[in-house]
Amino acid sequence: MVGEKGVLGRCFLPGVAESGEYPKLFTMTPPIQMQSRQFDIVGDVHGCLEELLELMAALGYRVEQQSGGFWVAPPEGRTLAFLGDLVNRGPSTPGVLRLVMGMVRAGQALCVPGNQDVKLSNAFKGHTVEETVGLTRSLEQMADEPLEFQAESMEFLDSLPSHFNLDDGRLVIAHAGLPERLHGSESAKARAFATGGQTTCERDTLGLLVRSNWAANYRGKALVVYGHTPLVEPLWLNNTVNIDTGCVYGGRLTALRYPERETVSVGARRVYSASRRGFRLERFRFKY
Ligand SMILES: [Mn+2]
Repeated sequence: MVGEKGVLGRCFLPGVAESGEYPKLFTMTPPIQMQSRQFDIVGDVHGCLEELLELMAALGYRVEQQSGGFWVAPPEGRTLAFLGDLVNRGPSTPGVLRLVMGMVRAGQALCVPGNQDVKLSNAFKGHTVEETVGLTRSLEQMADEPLEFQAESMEFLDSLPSHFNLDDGRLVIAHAGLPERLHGSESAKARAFATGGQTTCERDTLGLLVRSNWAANYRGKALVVYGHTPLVEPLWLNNTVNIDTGCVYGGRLTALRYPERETVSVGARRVYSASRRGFRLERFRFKY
């Protein structure tokens, strides 16, 4: 570890933390050094490290890969915020975890958990989880990493708050979105909704439960930025925006610049995973 830790916006991020202590971010109010009002909010990464690095470069972040870690210099005053589903399905789950974990630790990024992050963590704990190709791929990738990194990664995922309330309540970020009545709540219900959303009792033609569309009824003041359901392009609805553009399925990785409300996307280098829900059609199949 070189002595740049704590210098705002410039920090060497070791691959394996020397102390193993991550800030417990189990609060929707970020630590004071992260109370930025300018965010670059990134949709579902799913282990797509190359695309994430390309997107960060497009957003003005300088990133250098060094042995065992990343060196990052964000643009002045900006904070990266991840919408979760960092892991599973894609080619580089450990690389994405290393980069995001390091940035969160250095005060350069915020992150909320997605259902796939929860799933990976649960698998590590030995809980019964649905086995999927995407999960197995992550477990195999993680098995090649040092045990200490594996443990730190799971501790990191478990430490994330369900969602963040930012910019004095004008912005909420949650993986699967969040109805206004749950903003600021860290209840089990809020956590379940924020990480995994809600499904209706109906099943689609593939037998998958139809996801309820909370955004259609949303009338809240805060802009809610979320992902979880991959779409061909970002979708604005009421005061919400879904920026999961299905990178791991061969789509794009998208960021929303806030407060500018502009999206920036980079194309997937390839199709890494087949979408069960067929994301190119999702827009039409999803219930609005
Ligand atoms: Mn996802």
